[in-house]
Amino acid sequence: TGEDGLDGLDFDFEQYMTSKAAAVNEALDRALPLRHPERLRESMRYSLLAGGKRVRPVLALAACELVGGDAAAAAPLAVACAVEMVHAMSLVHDDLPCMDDDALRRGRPANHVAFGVATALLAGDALLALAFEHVARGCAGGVPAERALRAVAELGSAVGAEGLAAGQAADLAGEGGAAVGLADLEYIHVHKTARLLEAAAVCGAVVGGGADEEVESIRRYARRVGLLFQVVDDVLDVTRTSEQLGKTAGKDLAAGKATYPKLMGVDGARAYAAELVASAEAELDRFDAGRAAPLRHLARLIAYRQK
Ligand code: GRG
Repeated sequence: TGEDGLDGLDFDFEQYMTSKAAAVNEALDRALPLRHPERLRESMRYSLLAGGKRVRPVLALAACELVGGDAAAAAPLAVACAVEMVHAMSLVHDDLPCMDDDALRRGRPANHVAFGVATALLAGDALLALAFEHVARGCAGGVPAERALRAVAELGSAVGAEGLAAGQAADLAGEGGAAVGLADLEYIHVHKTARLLEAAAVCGAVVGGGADEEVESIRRYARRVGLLFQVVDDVLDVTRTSEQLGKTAGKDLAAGKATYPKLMGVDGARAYAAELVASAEAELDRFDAGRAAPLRHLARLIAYRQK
């Protein structure tokens, strides 16, 4: 295969991603009109609508199509919007002074810098609640109640003390000086990053009508892709830093945080990434090759990205 690892995949992923993201952006805009209370809604819209690659919603829609569902139907689109609402909430809360205390997000002022801490906190809470309301409403009528409930439970477990909140708590404990080993690092990334990607894909497949074994293959695929994202991120952080000799080190490196290269060496981390992309792709083998192309592409794009 070539440099980007995408040889042999005759599929225009960029076009797929762009058109799906456009549909999601329109649906998100409709889901959150600017009306009373305007400042709160403006703050929610600020973090939900501007920027973001929309990886999680596209994953939900692609998983729906993978199992033969119609991604343009109300329920998959609602699930896609809901995972992006949860993601936006997590970024708003992550940047707060009591968490990572970041002033910038996606190249502009963080939500609490633009709107104040109190409004940012409420905007995050309201986005989280809206996500669940949105799944329930979007599924009503179009999806069997049992499937709608499974999607709600999946999303809830991805956000709470088995998901994002657990990952963030473990991450904060590490920053507090507790030793972070490979198992802790994996725990943090599985919960902070992989679980929501997993929920996106699982919810898309569940409302798309996927059989149980299909849904579980998709779950394993998404979890591996989530970990892959972080392993590659850590490797790029090291290679960027050594290429730039003397220039600003990657944020996590500078903060002395545990990373995969630190715990397993750069070559070890690269080998782990290769293992993750191969095992993620293997989960797609049971599906129709054409339908699996978007997810195969997404995994390779994450694995072979250079920045
Ligand atoms: C459960 C109430 C409650 C709060 C959540 C703050 C928090 C607890 C969790 C933090 C979660 C977090 C910030 C994880 C990092 C995930 C990650 C990989 C973000 C970057 O995702 P991209 O690259 O970002 O998809 P864009 O900007 O493209 O959307």
